[in-house]
Amino acid sequence: MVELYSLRWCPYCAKVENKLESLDLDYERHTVSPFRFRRSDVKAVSGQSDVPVLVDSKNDVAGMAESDDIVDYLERTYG
Ligand SMILES: N[C@@H](CCC(=O)N[C@@H](CS)C(=O)NCC(=O)O)C(=O)O
Repeated sequence: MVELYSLRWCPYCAKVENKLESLDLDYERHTVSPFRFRRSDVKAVSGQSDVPVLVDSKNDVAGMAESDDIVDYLERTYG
C-alpha cells in the first residue's frame, strides 16, 4: 500500500491527498509532528524534513518529496 507522510493544514499535503482520493487509491497516512526537528521518521525515509513524502515500496519509491513530483508520479503510475 502507498504511504504518505503528511501534516494537517498543509496545503501541499492536501494537494497530494486530493490526488490519491481522485485516483481512488488506498493509502496509509502517517501524520507527522508539526515540529520539523521531531520528524525523524520523515528524515529517515526521505533525507529531509518537509512533507508531503510518498513511499511506494511496490515500485521502489523509498521517500519521494516535492508535492508536484508526487502528483506527477501518481498520475503516471496509477492514472
Ligand atoms: N516544495 C515543497 C514544499 C513543502 C512544504 O513547504 N511543506 C511544509 C508543510 S505545509 C513543511 O514541511 N515545512 C517545513 C516545516 O514544517 O518546518 C512541496 O511542494 O512539497
